[in-house]
Amino acid sequence: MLKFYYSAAPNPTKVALFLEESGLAYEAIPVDTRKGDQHKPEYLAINPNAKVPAIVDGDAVVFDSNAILLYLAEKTGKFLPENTPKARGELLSWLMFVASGVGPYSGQAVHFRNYAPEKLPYAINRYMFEAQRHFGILNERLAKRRYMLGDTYTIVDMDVWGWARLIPNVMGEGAWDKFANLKRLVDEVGARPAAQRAVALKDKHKFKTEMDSEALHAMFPHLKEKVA
Ligand SMILES: N[C@@H](CCC(=O)N[C@@H](CS)C(=O)NCC(=O)O)C(=O)O
Repeated sequence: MLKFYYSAAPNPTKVALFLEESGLAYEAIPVDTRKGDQHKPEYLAINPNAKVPAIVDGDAVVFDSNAILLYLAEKTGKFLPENTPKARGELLSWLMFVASGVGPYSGQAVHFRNYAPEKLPYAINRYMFEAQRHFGILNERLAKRRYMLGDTYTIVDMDVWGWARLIPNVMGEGAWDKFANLKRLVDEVGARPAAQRAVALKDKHKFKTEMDSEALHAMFPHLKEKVA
């Protein structure tokens, strides 16, 4: 059975959504990143980047949420746009946009606001600005379309939902006022039974919740090692 290595964080939750939507049988295996499970040799053999999510599907080992979404969509033939070069080009553009822009900038915005030992106004402003700019582009795209690629619910919407549902955590309460179209999509996707099961998945395992010194050092190894 497909093994899904996950935590409750946004990138694994998008993959959980696909798994729940598609009905694929899977075994959810917790990787408690606050305890340092991501650095264990047995997990590094699956994802050398020491992050979640990852999957093992027979002899296929796939890590990185966007790669997993694409792999699973192509494997099942589900949640993809029509099979034309034009539609596939758009699919790849938006998947990569979320992978290289929305995710990293949102993650860094949260990091510098909540976890950096020093509150650096320049870094906070830079990442909040970029997160806001990226979400603004998604919001604009959704002004004229029901879903990111048009009339069909695809892996791009799952990808967007994974991060956009956390907009208040990234940019503070009240941030939704700027992204009404995106909020519509997040609410629609979030109301799907599969999304509710994806969000509830974490309750099947006990994950550490404290962000104590063990958690900080597991997730931010640069705290211990100066390279600059
Ligand atoms: N590009 C990767 C990023 C994965 C990632 O940053 N995962 C976070 C959770 S959302 C994680 O594993 N954090 C724990 C850590 O950095 O130690 C993806 O999309 O899967």
